[in-house]
Amino acid sequence: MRILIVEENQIIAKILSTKILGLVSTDIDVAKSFKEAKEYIEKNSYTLTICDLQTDEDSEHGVNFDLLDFILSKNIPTISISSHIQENDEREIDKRNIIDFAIKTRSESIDYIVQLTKRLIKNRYHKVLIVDDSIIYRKEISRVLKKQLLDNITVSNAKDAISILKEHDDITMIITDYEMPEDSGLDFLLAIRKRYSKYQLPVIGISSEKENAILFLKHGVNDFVRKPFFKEELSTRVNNTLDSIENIKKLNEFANTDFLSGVKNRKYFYQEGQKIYKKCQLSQESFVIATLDIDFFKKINDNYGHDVGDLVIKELATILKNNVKGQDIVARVGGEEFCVLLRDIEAKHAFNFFNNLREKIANTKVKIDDNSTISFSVSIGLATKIYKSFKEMIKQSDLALYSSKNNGRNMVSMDIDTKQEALL
Ligand code: GH3
Ligand code: MG
Ligand code: MG
Ligand code: MG
Repeated sequence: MRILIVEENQIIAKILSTKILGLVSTDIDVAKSFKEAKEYIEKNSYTLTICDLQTDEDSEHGVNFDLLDFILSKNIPTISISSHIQENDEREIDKRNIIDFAIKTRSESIDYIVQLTKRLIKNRYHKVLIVDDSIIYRKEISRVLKKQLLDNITVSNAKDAISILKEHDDITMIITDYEMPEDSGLDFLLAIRKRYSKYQLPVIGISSEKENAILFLKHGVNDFVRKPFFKEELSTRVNNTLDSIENIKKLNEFANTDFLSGVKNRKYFYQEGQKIYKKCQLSQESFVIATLDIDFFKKINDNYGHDVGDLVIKELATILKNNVKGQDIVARVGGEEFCVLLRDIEAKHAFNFFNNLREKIANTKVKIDDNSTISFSVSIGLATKIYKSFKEMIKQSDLALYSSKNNGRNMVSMDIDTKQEALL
């Protein structure tokens, strides 16, 4: 990803690029003139340009549309900025297909551009489903979204929308009309909300009727836009909804994550574990819980200090995370104790998996400074049967862990006495 800022004023260019880099990881080039901008555009491909309209002030009225038109002719999404604007220039800007325009001398505008840039970059990973029986509105909404770099699919009725949703699991937002010949937008919304919460799949309702707005809002839309709408109102509401969904996701992530190691925390492990337990009990899918505890961890702290102890905890978390699959869970459940839940695995395979992991951990060298490394080992206990409750499974894996500790550490023990059998 690469952004081009075309701006003569180096202070403004610097402020913009520093603020953007504080929010998104991207490459940024700064061109000081039309000539430089052209060179950059010929050399690189850009996701976005932020283009000052007054670069090369010798043009007619101070605003240089040649540069803007050149950038747009290359199909690069563009935000225009300017220090001032005359009325006739404003009309000229309106004619062009830019994402947005802002006066750069206002500090709030700079912040707006930076936030918009962040939003646009993220929008490229969203896909919106537009449902409206009016072809004119479908096209209009689609155009507005495309300008915000949002990929979208349009359909004319709720039935088609439901089948599109089934086919495309990458749809992250819905915009739906209310009045449609067959199922109404409200029927469609109710069907959606049976499966997805407001935060799993945001929906924006649109309608020309105020009463429909109330019904939509009462039954779970994230926002509402009244027809006919200003393009900017729609794009801003869409962007704001995506912002708030992402913030809630971040908060949830944060609440479920152990801050030192970056893996899931104890609370999450118990909550998710219960759910998986219930699901697997019904479907007879086998799953395994492992409890892992670092051996003689007190000694590591005593000999090398608490910071090195923390480093070892982080290293162990990384190894565990890198060795499990998408559906599995790794959580730090205590100081130097972790739980791992593996889905869809038989006892014998689980034993072999954890025994290999144990060996890998014992062979890992943790770098503690420029010249030295240390090693550590873990003891592991497995619960491989579905017991009467999830808590009981944890208790059984804990008992197996004690057995590993008592039998010499750096080993894997199972809840059932089939260790020898499993090894065969
Ligand atoms: P064993 O092989 O029997 O497990 O021996 P151990 O030394 O690991 O024993 P124990 O489980 O009693 O010790 C755990 C130690 O972990 C005690 C505590 O000071 C330390 N600890 C707990 N949380 C943290 C942490 O977040 N960072 C560091 N560095 N140490 C921690
Ligand atoms: Mg309609
Ligand atoms: Mg320990
Ligand atoms: Mg312990």
